[in-house]
Amino acid sequence: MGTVITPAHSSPVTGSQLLPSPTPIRFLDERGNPVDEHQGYQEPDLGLVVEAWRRMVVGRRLDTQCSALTRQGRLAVYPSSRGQEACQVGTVLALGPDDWLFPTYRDTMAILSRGVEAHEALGLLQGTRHCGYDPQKVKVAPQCTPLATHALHAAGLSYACGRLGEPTVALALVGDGATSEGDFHEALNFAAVFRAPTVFLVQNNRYAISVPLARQTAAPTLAHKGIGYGVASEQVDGNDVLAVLAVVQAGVARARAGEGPSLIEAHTYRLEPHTNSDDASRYRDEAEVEAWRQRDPILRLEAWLRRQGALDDTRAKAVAEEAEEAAASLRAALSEPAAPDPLALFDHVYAEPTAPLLRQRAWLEAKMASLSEP
Ligand SMILES: Cc1ncc(C[n+]2csc(CCOP(=O)(O)OP(=O)(O)O)c2C)c(N)n1
Ligand SMILES: [Mg+2]
Repeated sequence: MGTVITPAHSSPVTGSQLLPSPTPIRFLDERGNPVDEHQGYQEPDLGLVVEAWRRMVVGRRLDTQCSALTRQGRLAVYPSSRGQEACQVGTVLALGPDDWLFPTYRDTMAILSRGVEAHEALGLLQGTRHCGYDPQKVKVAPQCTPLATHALHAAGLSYACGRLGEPTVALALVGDGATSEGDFHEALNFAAVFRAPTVFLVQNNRYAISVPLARQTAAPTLAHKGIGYGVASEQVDGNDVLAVLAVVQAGVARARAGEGPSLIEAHTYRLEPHTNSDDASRYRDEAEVEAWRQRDPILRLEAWLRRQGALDDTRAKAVAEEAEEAAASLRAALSEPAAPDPLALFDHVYAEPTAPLLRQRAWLEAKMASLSEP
């Protein structure tokens, strides 16, 4: 058997062209020193990197605020993405305004970075809305909790846009655990066969709740899962925002040029427990967490930006103040008790509500009216 794969409507692609780089792409080491490990990827524009840093600093402050709001009962649950800021922000900055983001429960920072208002983004985690923002308006699909189901939605949407002649790319964020789900594999296969302009970005944060990576896969890397489907794959240091930007930009450009989907594995780490209701000390050592704190995506970026002359104390102080203001407005937005309309339960279940659903809605409406009678 040779390594030449000839998918329909394509020029021959060799298996080795689809394989990820042997080591993760990175521009910066853990101390923010430049390294020559980027395999020909273009260093992103400095202005874009500074903007990424600003969003990462504000994003981290909001993440800390969200965790605090769970302890005050203002949020029902919060899956922190502390430590994953380079993945969340770098991904969003690589997308165009008409591209679509398909996030999971973990990706609130990515949604906020896309410009969704905090009180709208948090409706799901407050437990008051199915989705607190208008997905069509912001081109962000509802945060998805069933693992990997949204990978298929991303492939389907981008394929449909292609058929309509729109140059839209869809990017699905998935976790390392989600790569074991059938839906993930079906999405890769569909996107490859139909050349759907999709980018699948796996945030490999080493755990699926308590299940470590070693119990999740026997593959050399998660990026290797692309080759069997004919999907171009890459691995990247997910704590180096320069690398995330460069590699995701390349994947998006590829998809937009009609060259097919990509699978990108971003190596990162979840510094906090799975959610506020998890006790991570039951399955991982503090020494491991400490080792990853040393690889913090924000600290290494700041070290590099200061050496570039692109960041000084005055600018750092201004962004720290901006982050405090953003946290204060988030607290204010969530300080009012939410009063969701019980009838909203029936909205958005089907595009056209079914007869049983309408009957149930009418029953609830009558019940509510009878309860409110004096
Ligand atoms: C189809 C499905 N099965 C099981 C679950 C329960 N569950 C919620 S989060 C999670 C772990 C997912 O881990 P990973 O994909 O690595 O994402 P992370 O939480 O680390 O971001 C599981 C198993 C689910 N949400 N959906
Ligand atoms: Mg994970």
